[in-house]
Amino acid sequence: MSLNLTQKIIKEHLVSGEMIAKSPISIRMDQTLTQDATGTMAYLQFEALGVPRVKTELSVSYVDHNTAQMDFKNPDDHIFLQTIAAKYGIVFSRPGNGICHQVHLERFGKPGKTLLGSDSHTPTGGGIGMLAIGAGGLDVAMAMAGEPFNLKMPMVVKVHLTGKLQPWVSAKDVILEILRRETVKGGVGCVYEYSGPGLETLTVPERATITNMGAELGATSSIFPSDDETRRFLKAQGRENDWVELVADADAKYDRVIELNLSEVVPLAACPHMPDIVKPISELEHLAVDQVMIGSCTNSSYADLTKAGKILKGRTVHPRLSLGIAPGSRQVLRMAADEGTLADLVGAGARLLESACGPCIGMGFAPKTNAVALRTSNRNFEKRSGTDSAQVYLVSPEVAAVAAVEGKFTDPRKWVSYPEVKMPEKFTIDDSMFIFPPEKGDDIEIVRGPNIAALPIKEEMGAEIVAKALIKVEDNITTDHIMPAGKYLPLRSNVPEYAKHVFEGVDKEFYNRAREMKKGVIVGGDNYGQGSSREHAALCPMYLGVQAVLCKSFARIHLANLVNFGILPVTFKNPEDYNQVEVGDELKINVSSFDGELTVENLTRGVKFQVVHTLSDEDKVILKAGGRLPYAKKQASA
Ligand code: MIC
Ligand code: SF4
Repeated sequence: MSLNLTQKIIKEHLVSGEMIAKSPISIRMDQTLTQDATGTMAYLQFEALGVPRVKTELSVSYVDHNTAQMDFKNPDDHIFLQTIAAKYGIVFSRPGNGICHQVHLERFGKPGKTLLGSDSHTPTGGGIGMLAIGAGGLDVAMAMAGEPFNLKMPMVVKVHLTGKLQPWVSAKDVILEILRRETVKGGVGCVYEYSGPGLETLTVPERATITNMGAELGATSSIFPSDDETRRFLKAQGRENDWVELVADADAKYDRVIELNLSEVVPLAACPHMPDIVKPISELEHLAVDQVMIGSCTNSSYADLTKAGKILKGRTVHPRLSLGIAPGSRQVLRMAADEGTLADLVGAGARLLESACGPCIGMGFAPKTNAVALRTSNRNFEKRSGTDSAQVYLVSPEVAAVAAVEGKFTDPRKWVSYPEVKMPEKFTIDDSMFIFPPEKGDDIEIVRGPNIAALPIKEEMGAEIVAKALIKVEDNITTDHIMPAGKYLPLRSNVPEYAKHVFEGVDKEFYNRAREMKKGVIVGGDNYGQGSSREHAALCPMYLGVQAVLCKSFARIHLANLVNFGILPVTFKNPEDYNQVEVGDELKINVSSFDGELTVENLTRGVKFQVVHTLSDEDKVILKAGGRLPYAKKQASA
């Protein structure tokens, strides 16, 4: 049988289930990655599983999200992560070494392997031909313990690339064009697989920009074949031995095909406040710009920074704005320093930020009130930048750099000549900021500061849920809405404290109401829980007594996180029934069995309606047990 790329890798890693689209399967994970903001929970959970060493081929713990160290909390997390990594056999990437996805691509990603990461942009690894998937921390903990990862067999969308990008048009514009067509929920349940003659014109970091932002489609992952270009990249990273060729069979089948002529793509921007509100730069030229940020796991590679350096060389950042640069990795930063790019950038007045996520997750460099901010990152959700009224536009590094000089949106195609950047034949390789674990971890003591709180565990689920509707929200609610990050990142390892901020930006009274009601149900619209993988968006509501989420549809990772923490995820059978519930209504859901549809009784209004679910048999027992951790412990003791 002829297979596409996705099917080939899944077939190699299949532990259970059949490769039929949408049916439950489980696959073996070769590699895992975590970052500090999700990692502390993931490792507390791994520890609770009682497994002495990780069972993967490679597990890496990165520190990149929060490196601000405003007080003891953040550095406490770092040392906890460092010591627990050594104990359990995990490679530790020290703060300053760079953003997990960029660094993993440079130093560890391998074509044909599977990677599970506790960060939604893990599919960046698809740029090098891996099947790389984002998940909640608990799923990553289970993968480190050697358990297979459960998912629904994805539908595979072929993106057939022809033509070649024109000067001043970049990989960012390609994924923005796909987002414009497909929307932020168009990719739920899908893997986007790239193919066609246009492939060979895209370098690995460009491919990685595209697979990175495939997360914004709601996709399970995105992947490019492993070809000569992949080999060149790996060779330049001193890892040619990690290369294998991997291409789809000529007559492979796909669930859907998208045609994309690269020659026709134009410079684009995602406008406030969603990555799929996409417009050509040419239509935005009337807008003055107050801030520019070049960085994030999407666009902060060697070529991205070098291009920006060439554009800014000998010029000065416009007086009305500030330009921040956050290099994706220490490798990128070091090469920019060695080659003079840094001098060009600093000479132009750019402000050098740490090689970390920083502003992308609202950790510093917040825009001013009502600012128009241009960023090369992947998410422009309202309030995410740290400034409630800021208008964030997502653009390519080229567009960002030109705007930094001009002080306004400027279609770069009519600017001066395009700065060509050649990929280096050899990247500067220096792995000295990784700490490789010792052979044995028995003697290592895990350092836990006072900010590392114990993991809350839910009780078992009874035969019925009786609780009030705590909040009712609209379509496309993100996990940033549910569990804001930014200045609250230092609370990631302290659920009781972090839970005080659930839904804060949506409804300031949520926390008090939840405390008062003790139990509750969340009512949502379509694509509930899109965006970040942060399991705190399930864990903290669970801690506040949320028993169920009732919505029109779910985003993949959040749905899995809800099950993991014992919260019932159900969707309205008839979406109109969304109108049958208001905040404060008392609901009764019969959960004596999960077979078939469930009935919800609105006791306050005296109406009944049906809800449906996509729970696998395992999900059902996990929910009954109160979540995946209590379930795993129960199994272990049996
Ligand atoms: C994000 O981009 O939203 C984050 C911060 O990287 C998250 C992870 C987190 O919330 O820690 C993600 O994308 O999963
Ligand atoms: Fe970090 Fe931003 Fe990438 Fe998330 S999207 S991993 S916060 S750089």
